[in-house]
Amino acid sequence: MNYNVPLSVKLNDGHFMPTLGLGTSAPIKVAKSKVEEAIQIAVDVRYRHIDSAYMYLNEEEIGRAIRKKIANGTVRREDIFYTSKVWSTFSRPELVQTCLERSLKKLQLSYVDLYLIHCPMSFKVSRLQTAWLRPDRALYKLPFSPVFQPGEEIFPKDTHGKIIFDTVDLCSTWEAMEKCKDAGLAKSIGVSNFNRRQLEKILNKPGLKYKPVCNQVECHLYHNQSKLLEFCKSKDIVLSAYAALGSDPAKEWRNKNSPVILEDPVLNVVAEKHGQTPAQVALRYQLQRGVVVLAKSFREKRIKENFQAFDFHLTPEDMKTLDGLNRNMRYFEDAEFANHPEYPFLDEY
Ligand code: NAP
Ligand code: WDT
Repeated sequence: MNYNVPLSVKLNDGHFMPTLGLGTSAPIKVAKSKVEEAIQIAVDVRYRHIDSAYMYLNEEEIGRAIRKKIANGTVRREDIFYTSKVWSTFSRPELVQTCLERSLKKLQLSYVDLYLIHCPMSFKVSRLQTAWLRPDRALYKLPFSPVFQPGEEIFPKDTHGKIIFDTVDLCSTWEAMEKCKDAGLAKSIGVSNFNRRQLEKILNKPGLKYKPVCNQVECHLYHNQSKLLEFCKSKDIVLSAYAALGSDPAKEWRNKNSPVILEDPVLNVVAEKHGQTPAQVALRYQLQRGVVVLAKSFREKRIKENFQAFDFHLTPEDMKTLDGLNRNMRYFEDAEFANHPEYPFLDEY
């Protein structure tokens, strides 16, 4: 049996995506300079895939780190696979490219390798903010910001503190994504946090020009997404896994009282048997089942450790044992979102 996992996979649009990516979202209290350090270390360790988003508010630091590694000759731009995501306050088709252009400006890069719809749920910016986003409005040209930068509220709230939902047809957002690809600002386009119905809505869109190349979803030993994975494989869509290590309880959006994957006794037995760490086994599990996996760490030791998921293999019996840990438990789901018409997590998958 061949246990080798490739360092990258071919996407349905012909581009290649490295199978292990560095996650970059950290709790707000973490200094932004940490991500700049982490990326330089990761590139030295041979990571070539970096996952971020407009919403993570770290793209200036990431761009600096990437440009430093290019300037010192470690890599060329074309060796790096950089992912960004359009945030949910920019889901309206006329705002999608604005969000991408803002990311590129912060990054000081001319394109992203992958641009994702971050989330199928859209949120509404205030009327004033929307007006400011339009270049034909005088306000947009003001060199200073009287109150806040347009569209900078990640979760716009009403006077009762409730997130203001918007309803934007996902197909119209997708058409704007296709334009970003045609404009050369994104090499590939995809989605995140979509369920099967939402994916099918895009796939069945009349006049579809490009299929999503991937769906980035929560995926780990306690929620292994076997059905969504099978569906994605049948459509030649890559499933990429976030929170593959169980995420970070310090994160604002992560459930606080959920069990910790890396402490799972069964996982620890498998890890000990192979002389590997639980994190390496959790990552290797995804690689061997054909999932592209993200792992966030800002510590040199762990960044290196996680990349060594390429250096051993799990047996079919190990894989079966690990499959048995599934319990359909999400770290990322929020009661406040559950009333959104595009809330993705009510369907079975
Ligand atoms: P994760 O990668 O599952 O876990 C990160 C946590 O694990 C951090 O606390 C990290 O701490 C720790 N860790 C990393 N390597 C370790 C190791 N070898 N041993 C022990 N602990 C280790 O969680 P995540 O950051 O939530 O998800 C990964 C990435 O997916 C994100 O960074 C982001 O890029 C993306 N994401 C996307 C979405 C979406 O909606 N599309 C949602 C969530 C996440 P240290 O940093 O201190 O090492
Ligand atoms: C479920 C709940 C899915 C955190 C919230 C998506 C939160 C996106 C991260 C992220 C959400 C969200 N992250 O990287 O830590 O869109 O609010 O990418 S979210």
